Amino acid sequence: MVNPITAYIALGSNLGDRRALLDSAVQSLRVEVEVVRVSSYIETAPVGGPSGQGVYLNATAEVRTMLAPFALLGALQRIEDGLGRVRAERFGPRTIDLDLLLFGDRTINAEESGIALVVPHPRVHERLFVLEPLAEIAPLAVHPVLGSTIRDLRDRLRVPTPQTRVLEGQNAVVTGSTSGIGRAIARTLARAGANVLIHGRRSQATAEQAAAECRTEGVAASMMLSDLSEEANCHAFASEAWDRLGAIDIWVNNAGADTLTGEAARWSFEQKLHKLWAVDVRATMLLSRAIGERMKRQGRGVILNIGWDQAESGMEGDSGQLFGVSKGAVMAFTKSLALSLAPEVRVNSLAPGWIRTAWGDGASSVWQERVLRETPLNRWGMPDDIAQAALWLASPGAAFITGQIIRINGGTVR
Ligand code: A4P
Ligand code: MG
Repeated sequence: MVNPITAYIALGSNLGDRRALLDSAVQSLRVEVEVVRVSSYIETAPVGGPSGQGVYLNATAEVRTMLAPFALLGALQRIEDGLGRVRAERFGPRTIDLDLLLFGDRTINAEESGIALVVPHPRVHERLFVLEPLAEIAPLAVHPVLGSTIRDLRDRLRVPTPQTRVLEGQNAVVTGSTSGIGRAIARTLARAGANVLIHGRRSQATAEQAAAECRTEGVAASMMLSDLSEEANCHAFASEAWDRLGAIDIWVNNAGADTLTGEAARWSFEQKLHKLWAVDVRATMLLSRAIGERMKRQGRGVILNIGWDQAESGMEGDSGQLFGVSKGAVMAFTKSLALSLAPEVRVNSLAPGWIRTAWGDGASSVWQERVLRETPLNRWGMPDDIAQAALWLASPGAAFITGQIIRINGGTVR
C-alpha cells in the first residue's frame, strides 16, 4: 500500500467575485483530493503582468492525495477550466489560478503530452503572495531544492524597510538590472531612497518593468538600453547616464555575460571567453574609469563590482576556468581602482557564492545537492542577500571600506 502524499496548492484570483471563486475552487478540490487545511484569503497587489490589473485574492491549501503529480496537475487545470479560466496573457488577469507548489519532497521537471510540470513551483520562493498564506498553514515545510523552511523563505522576503532612507536623494546606476541580482540591487537601493537608472541590453519592456518596480519605492527611476559588449557603447553609455542624472553617487557594474543558459550555453570555450572578457572585464573597466574620473572630480562616489568567491579557490571545469579568469580580473581591478580613486571615491567588489538565479532554477539535482553541501549555511544565496550587502557598501555605514572583496557565500571556505 502506497502512502498518500502531502501537496500544497496556491490559489489566486483577480477577476469576478474573487472570494466566491476561491470558495468554489476549494469545493472542487475536495472532490479530487483530501483537503487538510486552507489558509486565510489575503489581498495582494499584482506582481508582474499588464499595468492596471486588479488586486488579487490569494490563498494556499494543504492536500493529501494518491494521485501522481501529473494527474493532480490535470485535476487543477480541469478545476480552472470549470471556473471560467481563459489562458490569454502570461501573468495576466484571471478568474482562477491553481498552481502546484510542493509535492511531498519531490523535485520534478518534466513534460507529459505537451504539458509541463515543474515542482517546487519555480517562483515559490520569490513571492510573498504565496509564502504568506503558505507559512500560515505549513511554516516548517521544507523547500526540497533550497533546503529552507517556508517560514525562513517568507522572512527573507519580508526585507525590513531601512530605518532611515540612508540613500535619500542619491543617484544610482545598476548595469544589468532587468533581472536577478541586478534587479534586486536596484530595488533595494530604491527602497533606501536612491533614484535609479535601470540598464538592460535588449528588452525595453523588462527594463521599463524594473524601473516601474523601483518607482513604487517613491523614487525617480528610468531605464536605458545598451549592449556593453561593444567598446564604443561603454563610453556612450557612461556619458549619457551621467548627463541624464546630472551627477551619479553610486555605480554598480553588475552586467555580466550569461554563458550558462540559453543559446550561449552551447557556444565554444573561445566564444564564451570572448564574451565574458568583453562584458564582465572590459565593460566593467571602461565604465568604472569613465565614471570614476567624474566622481573624483565631483568629490564623492561609490563604485561596486561583482566578482566571484570561487575565483580565489578555483573550481573544476570550463566554467571554473572562464569565471575564475574574468571575475578574478574584476576583483584585481577593484583593488587598483580603489587606490587610484581614493580618497574621494570608494570602490569595492562583492563576491557572490552560490546564488539562486536563472541558472540555479534549472540546475540538475546533482548541482542542487552540491550547492547545499558546499554552503555551510545550508541554502542557496538569494539575490536579496547580495542586494543587502550592496546597500551597506553604498551607505555611509561603510565610509571606511574601500578596495575590499566582500564574500557573500553562506560561509564557504573551500
Ligand atoms: N506548470 C509547470 N509547473 C507547474 C506547477 N507547478 N503548477 C505549467 C501549475 N502549472 C505548472 O500555467 C502555465 C503552465 O505552467 C501550465 O500549462 C502548466 O503546464 P498557467 O496557470 O496556464 O499560466 P500562468 O498562471 O500565467 O502561469 P503561472 O506560471 O502559473 O504564473 P504564476 O507564476 O502563477 O503567476 N500577483 C499576485 N499578487 N497574486 C497572484 O496570484 N499570479 C500570477 C501568476 C502573477 N501575479 C500575481 C499572481
Ligand atoms: Mg498557473
